[in-house]
Amino acid sequence: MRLTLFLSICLFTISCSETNNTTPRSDTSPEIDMGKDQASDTSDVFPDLGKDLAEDPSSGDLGGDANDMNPSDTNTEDVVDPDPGGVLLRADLREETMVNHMPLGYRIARDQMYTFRGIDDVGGRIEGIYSGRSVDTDGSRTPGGNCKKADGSDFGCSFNTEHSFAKVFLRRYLTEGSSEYRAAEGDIHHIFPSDQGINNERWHFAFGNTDCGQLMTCKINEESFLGLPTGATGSISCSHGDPEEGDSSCVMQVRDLRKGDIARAQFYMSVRYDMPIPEDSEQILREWNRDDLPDEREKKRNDRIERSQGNRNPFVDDPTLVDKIRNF
Ligand SMILES: [Ca+2]
Repeated sequence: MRLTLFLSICLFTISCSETNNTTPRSDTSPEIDMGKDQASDTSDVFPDLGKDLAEDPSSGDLGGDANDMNPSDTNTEDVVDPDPGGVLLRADLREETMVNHMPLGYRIARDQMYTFRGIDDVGGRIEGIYSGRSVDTDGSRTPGGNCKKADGSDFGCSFNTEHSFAKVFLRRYLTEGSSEYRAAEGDIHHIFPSDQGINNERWHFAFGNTDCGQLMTCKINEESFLGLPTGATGSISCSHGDPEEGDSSCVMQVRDLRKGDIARAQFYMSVRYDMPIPEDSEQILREWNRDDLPDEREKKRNDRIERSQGNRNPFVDDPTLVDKIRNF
C-alpha cells in the first residue's frame, strides 16, 4: 500500500514536472523566433551597401524604407524600425568608407587634384570652391599666379587647398601625426581648391547662415574676395565680434551652388572618422544638403576621387542618407 502510494506520488510529480517544464518552453518559443527574425531583418537592412554604391552610384534608395525591407511581410502594423536613429546605417557607412580608403597623404592627394586631367581639372581649369573663380591648370599645387588690383598693382591670388573640415577640428578629434590624422588631412573628399584669400578669411569658422543686415561684422566682397559680385562668394559674419580677431561666433555661409557640396563633405568626415558636428552647424548643413543636390560636377568628382583613393562619399551618391541618420 505504501509502495503504491509512493509510486503514485512519483508519477504525479513527474507528470507535473513535465508539465511545468513544457509550458514555459512553449511560451518562449515565439519570443526566441521573434528575436531571430529581428536579427535577421537587421542584417538585411543594408545588404552589402558598399557594393551597391560602387556598382550603381546612381542608386536612389540605398537605405530603403522600413516598410520596403521585407516585401513578404504584409502585416505593416507590426513593422518596427530596425534602425532607429540610423545608428546601424552610420556604422555601415563608416566601415564602407574606411575599408575601401587607400590614404594618399596630403602631398600626393594635392598632386592628384591639381595635375592635368586630375580630380579638379575640368576642361583645363580649376575652380575655387568658395569663389567660383577659375584659373588655368598649370600642374602646380598653387595655380593662379598674381592678380591686378584696381590701381594696376599685383597681389597674390593663387589657389591653395582648403580643409573644409577644419584642421583645428582634426587635431581635436584625431591624434596629430597618427595614421588616421594623416588620412584625414589628405582625404580628397573634404579638401578643395580655394582662393588663398578666402581660405584665410574662412580660417576655421563653422559653417552657418549669415545675417549681414543685423550682425556687427560681415565680411563680404572685400578685396580678398577679388571683387566678385556680392553673394557669389559667400559671406562671413559674427554675432558679437570681429572675424579679424577670430571670434568664435563667426560663421561662414557658402555660396548657393556649393552649399550641398560642403555639407556632404562634412557628413562624410563625421562618419568616416567618427567626428561630431556641432548641433547648430549640423541643422544648417542638413538644409544645405537638401537645397543643393549633387550636380554632375560633384558626382564626377566623387567618381574621380574613388579612382584615386578607393572610396566614395555615399552622401553624394544618395543625399537622402543624411536624414536617415539622427546625429552626426
Ligand atoms: Ca552643389
